[in-house]
Amino acid sequence: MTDTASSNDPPTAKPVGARLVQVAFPAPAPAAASPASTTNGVALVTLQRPEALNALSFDLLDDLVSALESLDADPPCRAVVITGAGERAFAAGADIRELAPQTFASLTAGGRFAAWDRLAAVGVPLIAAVRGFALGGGCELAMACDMIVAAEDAAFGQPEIRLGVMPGAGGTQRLTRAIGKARAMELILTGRTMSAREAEASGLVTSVVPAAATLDAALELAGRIAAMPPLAVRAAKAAIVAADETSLAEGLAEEREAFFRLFDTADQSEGMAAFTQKRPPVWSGR
Ligand code: CO8
Repeated sequence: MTDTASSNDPPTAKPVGARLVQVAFPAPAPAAASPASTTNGVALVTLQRPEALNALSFDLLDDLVSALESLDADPPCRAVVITGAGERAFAAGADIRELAPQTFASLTAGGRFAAWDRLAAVGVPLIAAVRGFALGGGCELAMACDMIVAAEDAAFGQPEIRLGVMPGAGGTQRLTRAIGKARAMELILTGRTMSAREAEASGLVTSVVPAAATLDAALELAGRIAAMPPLAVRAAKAAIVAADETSLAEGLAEEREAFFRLFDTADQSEGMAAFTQKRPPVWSGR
């Protein structure tokens, strides 16, 4: 169900007819792009269920992760923006109609949550461009990305408690790490929604922008990352992710190892030579 345009195609050549997830690579240029901004190396992935506020059915999630894995394996792709179709929601959660009949046995045997583990293994930087609702699994998807660019009208929350359950795709872990135990506890135990400004103040999001500028701002940020040396970008992403998953001592050791390894790359030689020669670097990704 995923619709992926080749990296060699012009932006306008993306086939129509995509269903649950739509992929444009390269992404369209930001509408109000500054002369210096570029979407070279940037892909745009759009969740395509606006009639259900982009609720994350299991099939949609599979499509999304398959698309991201394909982009991750495509060296010209240096950064990915994920957004929701329409203006009302990034994603209003898992598909409640699909979850309603589930049981412990069906969820355990179904294996459908493996998609979340595959998502966490994606090495290319992911930026969520969030307009409107990012609730439940939608908030968890945004938090599984590396950065969140939020619209002023964005609303984040983990309302699962109101459905008789709790977050099940990382919410208790990633929200707590992002905003701290006291705030995460209140949000998750009451199911309250927080505004973009509150999310910004509590450290959940990278930036808050006027609603109409959200996608452009995310694409512009992705473009700036895509212009950096890709091996170093991936290594830095992995090290930052490890900060949440290891002790400080282990994280510092991993960081040092990754830092040393980058000194075996052409991009390190090029970056430092360009600095001393006072010219812009040309990255080869080697
Ligand atoms: N699942 C299925 N359909 C949904 C969902 C959803 N999560 N959210 C909205 N929709 C549908 C509505 O049913 C409605 O469809 P229809 O027109 O056919 O009736 C359409 O989208 C529009 O929604 P509303 O009419 O409700 O729009 P409102 O503006 O009145 O309300 C809200 C917007 C407040 C966002 C409201 O839709 C809402 O409360 N949605 C549910 C939010 C929620 O509880 N999310 C958590 C779900 S549970 C979860 O995410 C667990 C994650 C576990 C791991 C993830 C596995 C994939």
